[in-house]
Amino acid sequence: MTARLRHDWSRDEILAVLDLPFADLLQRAHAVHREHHDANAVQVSTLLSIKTGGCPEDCAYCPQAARYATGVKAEKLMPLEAVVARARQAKAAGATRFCMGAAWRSPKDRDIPKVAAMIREVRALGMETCATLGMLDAGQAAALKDAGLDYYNHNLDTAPEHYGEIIGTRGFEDRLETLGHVRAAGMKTCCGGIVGMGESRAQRAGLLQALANLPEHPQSVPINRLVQVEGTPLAGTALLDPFEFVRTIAAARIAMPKSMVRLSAGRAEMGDELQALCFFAGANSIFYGEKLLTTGNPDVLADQALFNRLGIHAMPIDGGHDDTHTVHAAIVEPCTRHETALA
Ligand code: SAM
Ligand code: DTB
Ligand code: SF4
Repeated sequence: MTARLRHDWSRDEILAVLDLPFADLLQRAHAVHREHHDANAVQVSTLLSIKTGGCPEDCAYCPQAARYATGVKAEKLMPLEAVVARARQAKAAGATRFCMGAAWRSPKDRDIPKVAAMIREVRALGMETCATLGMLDAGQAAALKDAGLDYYNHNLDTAPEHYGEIIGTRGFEDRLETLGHVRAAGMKTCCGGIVGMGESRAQRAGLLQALANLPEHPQSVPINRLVQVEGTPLAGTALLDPFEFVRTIAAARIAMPKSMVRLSAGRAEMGDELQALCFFAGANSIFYGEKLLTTGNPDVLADQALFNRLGIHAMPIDGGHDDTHTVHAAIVEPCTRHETALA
């Protein structure tokens, strides 16, 4: 039976899913996963911070907020050539999507042509493009779409009623508004959240409910496990039970059956076994490359080895915009690893 895509999830229904006995939850999530996806294929994105630090926002989790002493130095927007060189490296290592992140509350209009040039050049390499630049207005979203931007990442981050405890400089509604502009411009949305910020299970259900009840399920749903950075208000938060993280992935898979669910920040602190459980529960995308934006990510060789041990292959670009793009075998064939690792 093909599941209907639902946008009317109640909080209690999602909570009931999260509450299932672990084996029942995993079995159900895995069945949904197999119905809609190749259970052995994982989509691979590489992140680059094109504008690091000095952010005016107060997100309690974020090492790039200027107001927290985290040791992250504020930098200017990277030059075009440097960004393209990093995208080329990412492609050579096997990534199919390149995601450019900027520590902005929102881009200035004068920034848009500069980012648009990056998008054009990265796309010309035959990669999918994603950007995460903060809040956008309708015109900015249209300009990014014009440049060829495939995805815009803008996370809801946490349940609506928890949002104010984590971020004071903007509201949950602002996030919804930007997502509306992104959809109206015809781009795909990448939208998820962070768990392990001291929220309750009911609040994790609330985040998933808000994501699943968006007018369209985000095509990509990053589930981040909080990376605790010294100097941020959330450093020292009680660690989330790893099984609770797997439950969140499984419930995301059940609530948004066709979306790509990304096992996102926090992988460097996870063992291979926990990641394997997440893939079984329905995660089918990762950030690949030794850095996220400012914090660490597993070594590319470790990821290639993990994929090989689990029999996972890198997913080709879906309905690709460039037929000449072939996914490098980096993550598929162990014998090519030495040629493909990022320097
Ligand atoms: N400034 C833009 C914004 O906030 O929308 C884009 C970049 S921001 C760093 C992108 C996302 O990274 C945030 O929404 C959050 O979900 C995630 N993130 C930031 N710091 C994190 C951390 N310490 N652990 C996990 N995820 C984090
Ligand atoms: C997302 O959901 N996670 C990524 C990406 N979208 C931009 C960012 C994770 C950042 C982790 C902290 C850092 O490296 O600064
Ligand atoms: Fe700024 Fe984005 Fe970090 Fe918030 S999450 S402080 S908006 S870079």
